Amino acid sequence: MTTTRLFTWISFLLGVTAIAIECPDSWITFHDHCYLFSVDKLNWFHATKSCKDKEALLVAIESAAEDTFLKQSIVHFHLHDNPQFVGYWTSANDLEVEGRWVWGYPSDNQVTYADWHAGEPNNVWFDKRAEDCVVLWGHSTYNYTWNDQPCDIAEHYICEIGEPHAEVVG
Ligand SMILES: [Ca+2]
Ligand SMILES: [Ca+2]
Repeated sequence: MTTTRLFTWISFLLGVTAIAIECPDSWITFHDHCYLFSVDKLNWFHATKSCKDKEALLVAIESAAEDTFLKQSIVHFHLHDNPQFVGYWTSANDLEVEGRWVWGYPSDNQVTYADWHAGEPNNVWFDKRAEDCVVLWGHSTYNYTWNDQPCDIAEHYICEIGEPHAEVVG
């Protein structure tokens, strides 16, 4: 008997099942966190507020596994869309100190895992505006790697419940 089967059998005997987080309707579960991929597009500040209104946080990505899950989900949701125009806000930003990337604002939760596209973060939008907020970007060769872009652009966004490290401020 494998460990898993043994565990299942013991769980059955005890009348319990493995403890798992329960996500609200239309949220997706991954590693005991819940994620909501927005249909609407908002600027980074309004996206942050929208997640907070849902008692969640704009997503923080702490591992390659979480990053891959998010990318695969976006690809799945946009199978029939042109990825050139698909971007999803994360909570990463360097609004407070240029070049110091943190999850949330204000926050001391520094970005450790990162998946920047080659040449990013470059802090220059095509119209020369500064770029302080991070998006998973479908544009060109990006394939949902990370780009810093101006925070006032309207993009989709991902809310996350169960983030243990992020600070909820304000
Ligand atoms: Ca996370
Ligand atoms: Ca950039």
